Amino acid sequence: MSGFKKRPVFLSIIVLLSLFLASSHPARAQTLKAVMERGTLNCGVGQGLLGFSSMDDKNVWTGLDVDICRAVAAAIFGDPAKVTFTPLDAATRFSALQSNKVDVLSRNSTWTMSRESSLGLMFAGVAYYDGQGFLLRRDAGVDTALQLGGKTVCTQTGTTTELNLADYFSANDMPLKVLALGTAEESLKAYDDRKCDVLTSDVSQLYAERLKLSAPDSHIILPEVISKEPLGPAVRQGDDQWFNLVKWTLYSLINAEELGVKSTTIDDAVKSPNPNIKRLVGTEGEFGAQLGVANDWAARAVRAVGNYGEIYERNVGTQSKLSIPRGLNALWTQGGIQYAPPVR
Ligand SMILES: N[C@@H](CCC(=O)N[C@@H](CS)C(=O)NCC(=O)O)C(=O)O
Repeated sequence: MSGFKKRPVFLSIIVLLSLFLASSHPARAQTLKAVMERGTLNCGVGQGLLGFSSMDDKNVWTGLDVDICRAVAAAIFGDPAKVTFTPLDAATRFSALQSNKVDVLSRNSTWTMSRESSLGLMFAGVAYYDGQGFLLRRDAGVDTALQLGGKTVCTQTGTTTELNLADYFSANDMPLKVLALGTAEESLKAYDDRKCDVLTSDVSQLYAERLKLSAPDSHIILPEVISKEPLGPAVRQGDDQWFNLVKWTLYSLINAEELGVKSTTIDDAVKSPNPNIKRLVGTEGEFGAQLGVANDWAARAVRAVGNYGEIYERNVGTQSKLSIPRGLNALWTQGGIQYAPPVR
């Protein structure tokens, strides 16, 4: 009898002890602390994908994925240069994050369920809504993906691309020959050498890869988009503070665009009486401090890399060689689906 009476007391002690341990050892604070002590953010990027992550002629990393990391560095240090970029291929990108080689993975990676449910990662948001498409020679005389049966298709191992390709061909009852390679460079070379008839990848990458071919205009991208590829920065699970910082940095860039706050107008924004802008730039509230950084964290990020629209246009939009229309990546107020929860 006495054993039964004691058990609830014993259980309560265990519960209280675990709560105490959880609050006194905040595993959640480890990444930000480590980054601050190290003085640089370790960011995993692609290996040379124009518009997203590539080195310019001065050996400086540029691109939309690169700018997300620069924004996080600016939010933490007030300095977008405090980032160390690690180029990663598709197959090793997630283990690099799992093993702490990088603090954040910002590398044209699709947010999928299994990457969260089985790899112990979490996507902090969507930096670019993409989808998978097909590129082939204009003179192949093909104008719909439904005519691709029997063709050899080049793709990259360890990607959603490889999986969607098999699904699409089997769903449409088309025979498929796949040539799966280790890097985007190898896939493009195989396509250029006519080892495959078709190159498949996220559509944004097809735009980028096409520019590397000797006569870009003789290759077309078919109209079908066969999958959803929401690309965004990923972090390890179990560090809520870090997850929140990466997530809200991305959201602050999107909110800045919605509020008309730009890199060139940030000094006016800091004087703005608009309460939405005040919360964003940190002249009202303690939002930055609650994330573990300075209250003007978002202003620092926008000053460094611009708002989401500026980042988009500079890297992949009208001011870039890719010239990809905003499409789904326009703000929700402008016909797209980019939508950030409020700073409130
Ligand atoms: N978004 C897809 C595909 C990502 C991916 O790695 N795509 C290849 C091309 S199909 C690529 O970008 N490679 C760039 C590189 O190897 O640096 C995913 O997350 O699995």
